[in-house]
Amino acid sequence: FSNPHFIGNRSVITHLMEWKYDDIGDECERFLGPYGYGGVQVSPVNEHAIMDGRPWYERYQPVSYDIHTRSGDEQQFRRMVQRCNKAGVRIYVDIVLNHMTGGQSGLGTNGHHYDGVAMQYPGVPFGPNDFHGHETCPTNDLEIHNYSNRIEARNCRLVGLRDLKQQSEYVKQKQVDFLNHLIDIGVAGFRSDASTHQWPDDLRSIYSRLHNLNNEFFTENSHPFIYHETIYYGGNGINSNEYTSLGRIIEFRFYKEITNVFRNNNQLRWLRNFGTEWGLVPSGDALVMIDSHDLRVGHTGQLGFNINCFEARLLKAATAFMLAWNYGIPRVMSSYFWDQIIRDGKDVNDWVGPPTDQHGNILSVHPNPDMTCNHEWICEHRWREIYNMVKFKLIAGQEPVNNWWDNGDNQIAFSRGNRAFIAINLQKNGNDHDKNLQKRLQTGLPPGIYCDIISGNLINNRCMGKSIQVDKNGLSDIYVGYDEFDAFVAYHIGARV
Ligand code: AAO
Repeated sequence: FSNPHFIGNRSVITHLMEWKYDDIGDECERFLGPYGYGGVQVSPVNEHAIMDGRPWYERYQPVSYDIHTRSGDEQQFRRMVQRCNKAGVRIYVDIVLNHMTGGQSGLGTNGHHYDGVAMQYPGVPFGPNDFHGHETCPTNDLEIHNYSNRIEARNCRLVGLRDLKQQSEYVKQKQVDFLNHLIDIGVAGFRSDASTHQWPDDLRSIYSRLHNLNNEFFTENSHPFIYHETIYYGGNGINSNEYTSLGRIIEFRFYKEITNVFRNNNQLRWLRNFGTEWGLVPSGDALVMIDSHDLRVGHTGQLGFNINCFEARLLKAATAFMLAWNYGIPRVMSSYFWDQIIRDGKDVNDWVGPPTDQHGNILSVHPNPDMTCNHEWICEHRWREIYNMVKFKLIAGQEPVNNWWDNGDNQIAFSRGNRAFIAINLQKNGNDHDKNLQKRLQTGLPPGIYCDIISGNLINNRCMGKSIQVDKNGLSDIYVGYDEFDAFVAYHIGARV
């Protein structure tokens, strides 16, 4: 379950949060395919509760397993999967199997009624016997209080969400049917929401009944790619290694350590051996990110610490390191605009859903000639610094990190074999001379003139941004001013004049 089934050397996933399927299909053909992205994570696709104000998190409150949300219906979903696979881009669906809705009642996005108090979900159907209750959950109010306690975390309710009894054959079968339906349509895999709150053995049993991937798009006997949301930072919480035999885990320590370094709480020079030596799971078990749909609003981690699109320079630099370093499968968050208002360390608009018209329909994405999107959509995955680092990673392939250099503080540089080279400068102390990165360095690159793909593209054999000359020994003068628009430069053999 840990092979993402990327095509060729592609290696990066982007989460197009809340996008409509027709738009994602367009994006696969016009941008993601041509620019070398490997896959898209789509927001939960199944029917969910319609909540007041239409917060983004209503998609995490399932009402049935019908494919029908504001992103589109089953027909639109199928069309997207076809188009993206044909463009060389895989689709991964965010699946919410741990629970159904909170303790309210109402209508779902495909018209089914639900009642969270009575635990009635006729759209599946699920009834009260399909949920954990006092026989299995030890807390008085059936809520999780201690996240480190396995029984509580897995048999009680996560923030009030009705907790499915996945020990039940009936519940398992409904979920197996849903996943097989998605597999047959042609998806490549799943993000498993709230895995920590589900028993590994139940998940194992569900996965053992999954079909092989659709061989219209995948080779025979391919298993779905599954990556687990397990928030583990060490200590006596539920260890994410309980899930590594069930696919990959989202390595939250990656985000936390990198964010900490890029916020200058720890020196960049220490990144030299970043990975398992820092306590992270082996690269082959990890999926990594800088930002996510939760982190951006502080629903996990900490607002002010997490790096989101409102700190673009920092986000780009941290993302560049993620894409240049050879660890895990990186996922790039692509968000929509919301009015961030921070009060007492909390974003009071952390609930705001995707941009819509006055009827509540999600707005379409319309790319501008300069590659950005209509202002409602941030489209981080289309920022030059980010899409060109996706290309960097594609070109670096499996080449090792070589030619590490650091100034003993917050300036670093390294190459990926003799194919690509990056230098990052986050130096904050010292005089201007110390703060600028100005150094003759070994780039590992063959001699020639290279464009810095961060400050501009190579167009008609000319660099639109900065460039360097690499001599016959691989040396070059590298410059990153401390006050430049971007905190890093990057060169690779695909952008040589
Ligand atoms: C909504 C309302 C609730 C209401 C509920 C039911 O907001 O007020 O009670 O409906 O009516 C999303 C939203 C929720 C929303 C939910 C359903 O984020 O606000 O609830 O949809 O609409 C835990 C879980 C993790 C989960 C995360 C948000 O373990 O699985 O909380 N993430 C996923 C999704 C997320 C989604 C759901 C799950 C539910 O990505 O979008 O919720 O489908 C500790 C725990 C973690 C815990 C975090 C965050 O982490 O260990 O397990 O994650 O707290 O609460 C330190 C600690 C570390 C701690 C960390 C972060 O470093 O060491 O342990 O800080 O605080």
